[in-house]
Amino acid sequence: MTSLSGLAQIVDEAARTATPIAQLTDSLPDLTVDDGYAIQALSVARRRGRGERRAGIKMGLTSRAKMAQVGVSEVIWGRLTDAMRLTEGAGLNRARYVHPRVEPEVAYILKRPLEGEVSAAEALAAVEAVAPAMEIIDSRYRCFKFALSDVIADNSSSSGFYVGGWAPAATDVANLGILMEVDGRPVQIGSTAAILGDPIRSLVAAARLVAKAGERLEAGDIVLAGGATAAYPLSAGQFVQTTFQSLGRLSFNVEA
Ligand code: 0L1
Ligand code: MG
Repeated sequence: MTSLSGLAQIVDEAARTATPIAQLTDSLPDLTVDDGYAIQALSVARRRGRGERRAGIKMGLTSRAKMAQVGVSEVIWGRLTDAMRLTEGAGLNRARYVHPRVEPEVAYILKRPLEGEVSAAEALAAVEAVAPAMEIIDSRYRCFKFALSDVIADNSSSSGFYVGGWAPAATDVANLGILMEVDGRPVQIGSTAAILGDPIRSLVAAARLVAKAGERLEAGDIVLAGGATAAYPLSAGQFVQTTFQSLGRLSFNVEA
C-alpha cells in the first residue's frame, strides 16, 4: 500500500499545482477517517516545510445544506495557514484553484487555548473577537466527488479564506441573516443559525475534534465555524459580496 506520507504528497501537490486527482479511495477503498486525518497532518506539514505558518482551523459540514450538497453527514475539520488568508477586497486568482466554491461563514479568533470537552460558555470565554468570513473551498478530487476519508485527507477542501472586520466577542451571532450575491444577484440566503444551531457549537466541536488528534486550539488561532449555506461555484469575472446582519459586508472579485 502507498504510505501515508506518499498519499500526503499526492494531495499536497494537487493543491499546490491546482491539478485534479482521482479519489484516494478509488484505489484504497479501506482508507479510514483516521488515515484521512493522518494524511491531512502530513500534507499540511509539507506546507509548513515551505514556510507557511499556522493560522487556525476550519470546521466543515456544519450545516444541513453543506452535508446535503456533498452527501456526507459528519462534522470535519481542516488546517488553515497564513498563505490561505486572502486580503479583503483583493481579487481571487481563479487559476490557483481546480474548481473553487465560496461559502459564507463566521470566524472566531481566540485569546486563549481551548482543548477537549468544553461548554459553550467556556468556548465563548476563550474568544477574543468574531467576524464575518468567506471560505474558498476547492476539492482537489475530480468533479468535487469524494468519500469522507478522501475529503479529510484533502484538508477538508480548505484552500482560502477572507475575514472581515472583527467585532467584540460578546456580539450575538447565534441567528444573523446572511445574503450572498454574485454580480448583484442573490445566490444564497441563510442564517448563522444553520451552523449547528449556533456557531459557538462549532467552536465547541472544534476543541473536541482537535483534541482527538492530540492537539489543541491556541491563542491567536482563527476558527472558521463552517458554511451557513451551500457553497457557490466561482468563475473568472464574478464579483462576490456577502452581507452579514450586524457584522457587515465582505467582497472580492474573481480574476482570471
Ligand atoms: O467547509 C466545508 O464545509 C467543506 C468541507 C468539505 C466538503 C466540501 O468540499 O464541500
Ligand atoms: Mg467551509
